[in-house]
Amino acid sequence: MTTVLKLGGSVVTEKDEPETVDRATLADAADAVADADADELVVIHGGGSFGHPHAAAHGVTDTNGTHDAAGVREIHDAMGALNDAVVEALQDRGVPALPVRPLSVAYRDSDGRTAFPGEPVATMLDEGFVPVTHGDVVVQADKGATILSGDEIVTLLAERLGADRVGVCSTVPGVLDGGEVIDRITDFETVASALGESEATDVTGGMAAKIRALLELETPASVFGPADLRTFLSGGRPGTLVHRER
Ligand code: IP8
Repeated sequence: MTTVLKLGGSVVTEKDEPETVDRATLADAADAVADADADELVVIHGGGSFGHPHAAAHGVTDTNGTHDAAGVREIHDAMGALNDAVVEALQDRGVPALPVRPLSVAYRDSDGRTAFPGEPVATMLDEGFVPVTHGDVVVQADKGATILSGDEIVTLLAERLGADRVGVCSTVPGVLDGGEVIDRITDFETVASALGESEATDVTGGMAAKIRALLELETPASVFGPADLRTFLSGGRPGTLVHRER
């Protein structure tokens, strides 16, 4: 049973405080992962107050590239610091977590198609490790380097690994419509008006982009809040279930 879990950047960081880990929430999430003892688990985290402000400062988005190597390094280093905090929190609790840094393995072609090799991650899983990867800046043909969001990595790795379960842990208890959690989303159009833009600096598009990407997956995906992480990891389907009817 392979599970792909995204911890949103706004879950593991103080989104409005530059480069600040939300220690309490990260500790709770790491406790939940350690207690779940999932058989094959991939963790992906977002950028929060680490990646996004640096990306915005350099004008880099998922479509706007840069050839400024110092800027690319700055974004990547910030994400490295956050990745280190997540891996450390997991290892401290006995989870065999290891970092996977997208800038070193992933790339995009000039049409924006992303290649994220699954073999290193699959081999880590076979060997009993828990790969922990993250949204990052990656090289793109004809554009220099652009932002690869953690959400896109969720879909790429879920497909590549044939994931059985996909979970996206965000700050909200699910996809909201007028304060109520939507139970199930089967197409984008019927929920488009409910999907607002993310308030803090988010160069990769917030909830709407997340849902669009998750609807492309074969595997149903659950979107839930930190309070439901344990429920998800123990096999439940909290929050909103996103799955296109085929
Ligand atoms: O927070 C973006 O990842 P996301 C990462 O999952 C960077 O969209 C570097 C901004």
